[in-house]
Amino acid sequence: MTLDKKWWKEAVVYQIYPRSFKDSDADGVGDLKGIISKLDYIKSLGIDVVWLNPIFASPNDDNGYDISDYQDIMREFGTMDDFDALLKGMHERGIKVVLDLVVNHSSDEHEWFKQSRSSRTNKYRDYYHWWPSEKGKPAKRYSFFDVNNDAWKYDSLTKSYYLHYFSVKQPDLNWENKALREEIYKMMRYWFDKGIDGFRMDVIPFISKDTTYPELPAQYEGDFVAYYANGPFLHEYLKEMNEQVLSKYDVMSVAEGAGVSTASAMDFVDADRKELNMLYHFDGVSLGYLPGEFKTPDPNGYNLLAFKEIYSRWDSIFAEKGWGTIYLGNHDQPRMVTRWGNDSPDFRELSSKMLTTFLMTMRATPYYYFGDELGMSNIKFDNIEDYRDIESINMYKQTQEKKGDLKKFIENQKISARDNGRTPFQWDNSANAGFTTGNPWLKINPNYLNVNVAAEEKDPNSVLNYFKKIVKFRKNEPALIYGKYTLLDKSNPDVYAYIREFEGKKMLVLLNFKAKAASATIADIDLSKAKLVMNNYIEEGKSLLDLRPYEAKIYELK
Ligand code: ISL
Repeated sequence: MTLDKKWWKEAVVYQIYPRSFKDSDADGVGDLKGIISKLDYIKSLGIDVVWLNPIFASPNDDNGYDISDYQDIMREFGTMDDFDALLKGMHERGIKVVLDLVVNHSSDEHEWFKQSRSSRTNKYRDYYHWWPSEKGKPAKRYSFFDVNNDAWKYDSLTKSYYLHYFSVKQPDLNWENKALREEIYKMMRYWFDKGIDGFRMDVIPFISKDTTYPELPAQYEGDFVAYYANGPFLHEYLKEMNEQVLSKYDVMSVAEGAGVSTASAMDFVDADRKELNMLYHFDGVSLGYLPGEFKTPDPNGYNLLAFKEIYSRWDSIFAEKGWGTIYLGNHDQPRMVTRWGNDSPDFRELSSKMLTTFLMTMRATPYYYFGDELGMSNIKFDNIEDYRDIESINMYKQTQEKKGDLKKFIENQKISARDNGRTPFQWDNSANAGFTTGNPWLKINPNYLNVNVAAEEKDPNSVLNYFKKIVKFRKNEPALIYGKYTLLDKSNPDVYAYIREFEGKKMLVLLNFKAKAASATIADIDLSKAKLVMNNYIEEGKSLLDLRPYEAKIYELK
């Protein structure tokens, strides 16, 4: 195997949810000037790339994932001048900027949709998916963000239904129309010509649709997401996008791989196919929820054996070709430490560091979610009124309509709701955690008094300082980036152990995922000269293979 080195394989990506990072104008909403004021903090992390969630003009039905103008900035976030200053400030500090490309759908307030909806003969009609009502009701399509899960919305003006896989304010764009595709490529070139360094592509596997809109094939019953991700011309369009746009710039591309399995992942990221660079899967983050239920955590927690199997399998498919990604948190997920670690006072810091060790030692580009470097945890709202997320609000309504158990719904949301990961960033212990002098758009986690940047910068053993240390460590250690991954002690239910190996150098990673002491069993490997190079405990433990609760250790093996 020849090593195909690329900057985006060696990068650590830091994801910023702009709405919640830093507010500069006291409207309670984070903004671009806020990010600019914190560039030195971002630089201090040692990361290479910043991915910003959508910053484009939007009525914010789904916090910017409903775009009304792809070449304008959201009013609450600032102006194009602010964006240019932000890009310049990042580049001056050697940080690359990746934006969110949301082109499966637009906002219903986009000019294209306004035109499209106005008459059946409008020039933009075919920019979206319409079904004339004289043909009867179209075949069932499921919507993620509709109280009735119905992805078809009847529009009386032209007596037709339009398709929306997400909310009614997010009509799906019609990629089968070449004119639409050309507009999208032109818009992408606009941003690349400005100098951005890549796109994270929102639900990109969903873009191609069978426009005869047949009944959902039986094989996809119960898994409509996989159907959405298998449109007839998907890969033709990605190739076309690569040829017309991506190949012309030194940029990175990463697909949000909703509905993509290990069997089809290579179709997106095999370099020979000339489509995209990376993809992130959902197998990991779906673990530990009850199947067939809406984000309902298994009362027994998640199974570490299954966790290890998922990440090992995803590593193996990219062993020779392609490249993976790794993440445990993002804006669609609860906080990493609550979901995958332990947010109790005894273990919040240790388990945050342990999970960070996992993310920074796998063979894949880490996508690290802002706030996880502080060990921020779920806010766990008791009342639906505190939620801002369309998903939580809709699902609550749905539960209400179905006469379901609302108390249970709220309890489940404390673990799984997206707003847990969207609460404002915690800068210091002043009012509103230093995020805003106004009224924050979403409540701030009361633990900001202890969990904040100012306190953690001062503490050499903080989660923040551990993060900085391990990012630097990874970046200087090719074995952790390109090294072969070998799972050890596979059947150990508590410990995740593996070796990363590159050009004769071996790094052994030992992670205790449990709140109790645990031991690893490792045979046939000479550990006599092992040197401890990273540990989330201050004092070195008694023996190499015995791990304290949530202990994370990295050894260099000679
Ligand atoms: O978060 C989810 C459900 O809880 C996912 O199903 C999510 O909707 C799906 O992965 C698509 O996510 C992306 O597109 C959505 C947007 O709401 C998400 O924030 C975005 O990451 C629609 O644009």
